[in-house]
Amino acid sequence: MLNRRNFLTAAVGVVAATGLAACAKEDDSSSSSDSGSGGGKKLVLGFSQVGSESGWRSANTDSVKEAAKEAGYTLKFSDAQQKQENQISAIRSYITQGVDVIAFSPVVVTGWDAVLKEAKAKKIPVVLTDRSVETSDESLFVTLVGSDFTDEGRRAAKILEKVLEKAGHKGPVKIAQLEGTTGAAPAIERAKGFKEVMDADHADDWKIVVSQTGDFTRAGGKQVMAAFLQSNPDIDVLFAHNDDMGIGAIQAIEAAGKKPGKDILIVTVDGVKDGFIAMSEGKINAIVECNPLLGPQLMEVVQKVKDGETVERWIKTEESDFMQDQAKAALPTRKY
Ligand code: GYE
Repeated sequence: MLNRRNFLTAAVGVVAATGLAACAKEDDSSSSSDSGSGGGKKLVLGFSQVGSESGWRSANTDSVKEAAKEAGYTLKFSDAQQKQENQISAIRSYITQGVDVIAFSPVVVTGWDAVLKEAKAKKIPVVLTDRSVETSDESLFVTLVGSDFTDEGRRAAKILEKVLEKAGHKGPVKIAQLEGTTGAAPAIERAKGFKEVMDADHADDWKIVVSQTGDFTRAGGKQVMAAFLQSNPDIDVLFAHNDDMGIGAIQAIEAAGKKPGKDILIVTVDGVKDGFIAMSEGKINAIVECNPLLGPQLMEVVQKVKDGETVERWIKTEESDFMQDQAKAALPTRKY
């Protein structure tokens, strides 16, 4: 079932999730469309986005906005700039405004119960999108529309096997890991899935020698990779939890006089256009796709929830994996 929510690492404890963020900055831009269903009252959807940290996120935001317009909903959209207190205050404001449905992509997994209980008390259904939460009360959200991040981690390890074979790499494999935002579902679960395969099949030859968060940003990836190269100049492989951190890391690798994709083999997650460009230039060796175009599916679910229909607990996204030799052919048809 929803195994994404069934584990927690100590790391998530560092996130101070209090629900008391009275001073949170809310960037609430209300957008509505005149097209759509016509006639009756438009469905009002309050959406709290994580931020604009990556190419994935921009594509996701565009998809949500377009799909809401297409569906003829009134969308109240806010960008939390990767801060939980901003998301909590946006959700509170949607509750006060009495929107029909709240959807949000939680920046971290813990610390949502208080605000979700407030929504429940006002009978406003909550749909999670992209990322999941950890909660003791399953009734606090209706469903999750998003990817299986643990599986993405497993797929990354599996595709790394192919990358190593193709590169003719023999012997021990020293791996550097650039983690996503600390406490975020995709960071926890991609690391978990990767380690699962590593422990099961490569306990003797693979080792994660350094692992740190780059917060899913290019700047973070560049800075942390530069530090990795200082402490561990003999890294063989980089596993980055998203393309943007991988692209930042490529800059650090080049600045250190090494060849990304050759001296250091690189596997990333997402599959955004810039990731595919780096892959077609030979700098990324493989990408595990994570589809951000969740808007249409989300709007469908929101309508069903509003209409009181039953929906599945987890509506998963379908995805593929890409090796470098597929990059050039796939690039023109990439939609994000
Ligand atoms: O992989 C990363 C973004 O939650 C799946 O968040 C999303 C992740 C995505 O910042 O690029």
